[in-house]
Amino acid sequence: MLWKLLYQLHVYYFPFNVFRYITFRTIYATVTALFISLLLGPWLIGKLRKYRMAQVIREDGPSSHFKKKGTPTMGGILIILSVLFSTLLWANLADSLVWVAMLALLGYGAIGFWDDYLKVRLGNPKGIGAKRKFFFQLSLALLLGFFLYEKLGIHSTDLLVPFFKRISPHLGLFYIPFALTVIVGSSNAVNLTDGMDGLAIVPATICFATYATISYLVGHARFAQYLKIFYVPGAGEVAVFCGALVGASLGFLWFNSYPAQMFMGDTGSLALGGALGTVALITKHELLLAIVGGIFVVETLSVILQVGYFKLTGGGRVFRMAPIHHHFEQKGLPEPKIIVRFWIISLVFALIALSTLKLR
Ligand code: 57M
Repeated sequence: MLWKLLYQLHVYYFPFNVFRYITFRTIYATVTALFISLLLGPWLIGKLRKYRMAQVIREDGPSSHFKKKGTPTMGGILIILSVLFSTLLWANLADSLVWVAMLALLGYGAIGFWDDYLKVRLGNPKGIGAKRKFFFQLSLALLLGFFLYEKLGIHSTDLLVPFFKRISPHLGLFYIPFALTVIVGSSNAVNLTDGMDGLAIVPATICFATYATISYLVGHARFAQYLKIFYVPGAGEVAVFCGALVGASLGFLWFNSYPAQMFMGDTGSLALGGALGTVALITKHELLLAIVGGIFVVETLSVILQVGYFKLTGGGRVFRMAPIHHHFEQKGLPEPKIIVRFWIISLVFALIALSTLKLR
């Protein structure tokens, strides 16, 4: 919105012409979201404490977490507010894909907020309940999937396969269940990962920085042609949204780094995961998300393996505790060391993913 007002001034003062460029607006969406989250952080922590939005710690969890009892949670509110304000300020709001991305962030954030509120405020450990939570996640994903089926143009249901430029299967109506899997899977994968201070927020930041780059390339006809990836008109503006997410996530990290002053809650983890899955669909780089978000995939697979093996063997365990970050914790590694090593691995995954844009 702001860009439209300022860009029009370029007829009087040419340097305002810079506001038309997505790269410029993505950078300032990042900076704006970062400053808003840094500014609002202490205020929100105070409010979460005042309304006793304090984390309940499970008894069966790692003993090192018991000292975290009472940490304010639902800090995802900070991320969502910063992203929405910054995106509304810097993105071209005539672009419907930006609204789809914001709907995913807000919709999944609302599901997470509802769950957190019941768990934390009303002391109901089940929250809204796994089945009901899954139903609402699926319903929102269905709405997003149908919209993208309509909006993504001629390639909307074609699937880009990393490394293989000649393979792009046409999913047709199977695109809808595929889209559901990407969005709901991503939302729950980030949720599972968010079990240590800063463990989920930095890989999410790295993912959104990666998808900001991909959005820009996919939304640029010449770059898309050169890289032999699908051109999606309007996807470039989603880079501004991704930039806002990077800034807001870094601002949240300021308060969530070890020892955390607040947790994001399901409010944040479901919102980030839902937005990430939706951005992967908008940019037509869904399968690449498995590489970009490799940490989230590893965390989820560790749970599937643990639960599956437990059921298969009647009590056996693959890991000391799942998700895998707890396994290293049970082995005696200090939390900060596990967290930073997961950040490094997450960065390597993102670099490998970006390299596939050329390896086709
Ligand atoms: C999401 N939530 C954290 C915080 C955060 C099937 C099973 C694998 C499910 C899984 C589970 O319950 N996942 C829920 C993970 C929780 O964090 C809160 O939840 C929000 C994210 N959704 O924002 O509000 C705890 O994580 C710690 N934490 C931090 N710093 C942070 O910045 O230290 C979170 C954020 C917080 C805090 O202690 O309370 C969580 O871990 O629950 N279950 C598990 O992950 C449990 N694993 C388990 O049961 N493994 C079993 C089977 C089922 C696989 C096994 O290995 O046999 C572990 N988590 C807990 N206790 N709390 C271990 C047991």
